[in-house]
Amino acid sequence: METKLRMDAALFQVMDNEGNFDKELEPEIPKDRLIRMYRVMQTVRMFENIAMGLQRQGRIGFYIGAGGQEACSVGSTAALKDSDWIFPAYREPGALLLRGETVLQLFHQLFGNENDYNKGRQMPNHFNSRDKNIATPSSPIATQIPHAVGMAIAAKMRKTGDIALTYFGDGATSENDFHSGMNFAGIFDAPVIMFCQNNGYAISLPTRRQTRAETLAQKAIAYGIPGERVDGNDILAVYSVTRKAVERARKGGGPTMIEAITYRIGPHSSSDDPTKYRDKSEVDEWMKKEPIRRMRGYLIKKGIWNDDKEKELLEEIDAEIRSAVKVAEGIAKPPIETIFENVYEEMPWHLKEQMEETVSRYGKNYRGG
Ligand SMILES: Cc1ncc(C[n+]2csc(CCOP(=O)(O)OP(=O)(O)O)c2C)c(N)n1
Repeated sequence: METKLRMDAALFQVMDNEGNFDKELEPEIPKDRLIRMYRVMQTVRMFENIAMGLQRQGRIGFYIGAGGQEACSVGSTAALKDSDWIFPAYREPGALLLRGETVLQLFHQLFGNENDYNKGRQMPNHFNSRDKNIATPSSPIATQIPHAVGMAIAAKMRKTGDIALTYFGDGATSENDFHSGMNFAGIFDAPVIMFCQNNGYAISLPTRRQTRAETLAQKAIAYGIPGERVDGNDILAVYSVTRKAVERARKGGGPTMIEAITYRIGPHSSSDDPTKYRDKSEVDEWMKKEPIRRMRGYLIKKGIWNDDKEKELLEEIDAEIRSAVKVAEGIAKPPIETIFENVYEEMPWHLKEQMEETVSRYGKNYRGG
């Protein structure tokens, strides 16, 4: 008997590196929406450049970037409805911005000030937005995957028609939570999309040392789930593949795993030096497939973009980011009591005792400094 260990490793693509596209495969996305998607991609990239500078100046504690991976989160979020749930990792500010979250709110999170939704109790880049149905990421890798599956099963039981999508990296596919999540999703036909951003590395560990499997998408076979591979730097391809998975999930067809092949241009985080484990020539090669330039090429070829519009857009985003930094940095840190709040609806005695002790030591409303 033949054992099927492999699936087709081909990558789905709609456009080439210059933005030339296949008309037959081009998804139908209204012009305004395309421009909005492009704006968000550029915002993520520019946000990152400024935020990394803030970290180097000691104004924020840490930063973890999304540069080079913008097409993954923006293209896939664009294929969802706003009521669908997103369970992100840390490289998806694009998902929040596309849903209408503000740059200012992202800076509140990075500065951990009192306007931050989580009152500074999360690491930087663990963005969430309750209003926008985007859950807060957990730092332990892959833990968001079972959360997404649970939410999808709940949506199915409640017949809301909503689905869930979760983002994670290639390294996450080696974690127990990935396997439990995949198994549950398969068994319960959960309307969930497992969106793996395979950027080639888990910090310094290359994917070829992460797994013997030829592709990550083929891991889906073992769980009876369809697995798709897509060029993660081709936003049109990412949109189309996610759309197909969304339609399947909404019609009761269950989960899909998507492996998007992409590349992180910068370091893993502000605490990493990628020159220790990858050659500059590799980065240069990937820069030819960089997603923002490809999307711009596509928009120009469609006749809806030009140099003047580009200049205007970049100036607008730059001004938005600089004003957000100014505002967010000037806002006070949350009072110390907040570290004890929001875990329990009613604070248990041991937390009350700890809170009283802390307040007696630092004073009420202490904000550090
Ligand atoms: C359970 C767990 N182990 C280790 C870490 C430390 N850690 C943080 S990010 C990371 C790499 C994750 O790689 P991948 O899933 O490929 O995502 P990427 O960072 O490339 O987006 C590791 C090992 C962690 N946060 N959680």
